[in-house]
Amino acid sequence: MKNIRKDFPILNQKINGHPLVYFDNAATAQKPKQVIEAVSNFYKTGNANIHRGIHTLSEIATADFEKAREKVAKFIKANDSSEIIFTRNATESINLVAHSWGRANIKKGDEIILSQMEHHANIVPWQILTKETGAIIKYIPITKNGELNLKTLPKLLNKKTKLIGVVHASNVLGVINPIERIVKIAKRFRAAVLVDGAQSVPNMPVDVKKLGCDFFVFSSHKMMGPSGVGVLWAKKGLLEIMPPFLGGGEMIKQVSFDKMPEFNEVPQKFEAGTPNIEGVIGLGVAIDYLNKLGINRIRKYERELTAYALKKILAIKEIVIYGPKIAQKRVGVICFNLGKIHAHDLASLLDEKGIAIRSGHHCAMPLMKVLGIPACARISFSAYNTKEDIDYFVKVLENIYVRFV
Ligand code: C6P
Repeated sequence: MKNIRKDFPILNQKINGHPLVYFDNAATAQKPKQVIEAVSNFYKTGNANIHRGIHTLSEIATADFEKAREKVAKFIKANDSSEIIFTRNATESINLVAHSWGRANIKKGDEIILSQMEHHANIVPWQILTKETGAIIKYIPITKNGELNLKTLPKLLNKKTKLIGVVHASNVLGVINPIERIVKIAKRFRAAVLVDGAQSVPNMPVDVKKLGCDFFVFSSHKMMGPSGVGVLWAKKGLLEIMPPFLGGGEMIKQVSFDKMPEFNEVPQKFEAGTPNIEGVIGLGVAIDYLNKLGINRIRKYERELTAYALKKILAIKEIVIYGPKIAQKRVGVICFNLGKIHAHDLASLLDEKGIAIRSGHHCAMPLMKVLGIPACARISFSAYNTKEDIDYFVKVLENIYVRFV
């Protein structure tokens, strides 16, 4: 969407003498001026703490903060804004579930099912929990094509299965997983389902009710919002019976020296301390921006970019792409290796020409092991990227290949 590039001031600069091509959107997306201004205006004219003051600034800040919660709820089609918990990032949202729901529901001998394509954020909190409780983790394998091998799932489940934790769209394979199918299988065994939506919410329409999962997490910074804000959505009934994660101000109704405190209602029960107020307000503005573009239009545009890029990249000699080769099945994330060139060398050489990509294990070390590689390079798209960006990237990549062989 060439016409929106003017909204992103950061894109209008040269890196190493070349116009910036920003292909590291899966790590974090750039922010439109509307979001930048909302954060800056908050400090200039609106800064106050929320849910505490009786004065005008505090009341306005509280109203804007709660308006943003409603926008988030609508964006993922939640029933009610009280089902939206603000955290620091997707990682903290998963830790909240593992700590609160996990400690209350998982005991020795219980089983948790994750997949081989999970980000560390959806592995490590569960490993810590199983170490403490004596529960075990099983992993859904992936096929050669880089999709979940769902044929194995019914065999992995049994009466001891308490939770399936699965990524909606992989930050390495790009693949979009069939969550509704997974939920259907999980429910036969009364297992809860947590979905990591860090890479799906920015790029495709999400309807948590339709997905049927119990928990859904994502991060503001990947969807053009400020960093330092994450979201946990969970069904209200579940949140109401879950114990608090962090204790402190705001999450209580009544505190005394000698009795256990009386906790606040949800969502406040899970939001101890002063939150990232300007970040949450900025996220609300990012959602307005995404809504203005239209999330279905974003999905269609990014799918076109992905199809275009896959075709051009696959034509390069000695290129290996991970995940399905069909754009329909993926978000705009493409991981690759080129001959024997190390991914970090590729990233440095591309950076010399103004192209920002990510290289390494992408916080998915166990997946790298399954793929049999130490690392890979990754390009990832946002709505402001163009086919011209891809043409330039492919030209530079071909030149690198010629130089190295
Ligand atoms: N992936 C990437 O470059 P946080 O850091 O909490 O905002 O998001 C964690 C996270 C969870 N799940 C998935 C699928 C993710 O992709 C990420 C973040 C970035 O791939 C940074 S490692």
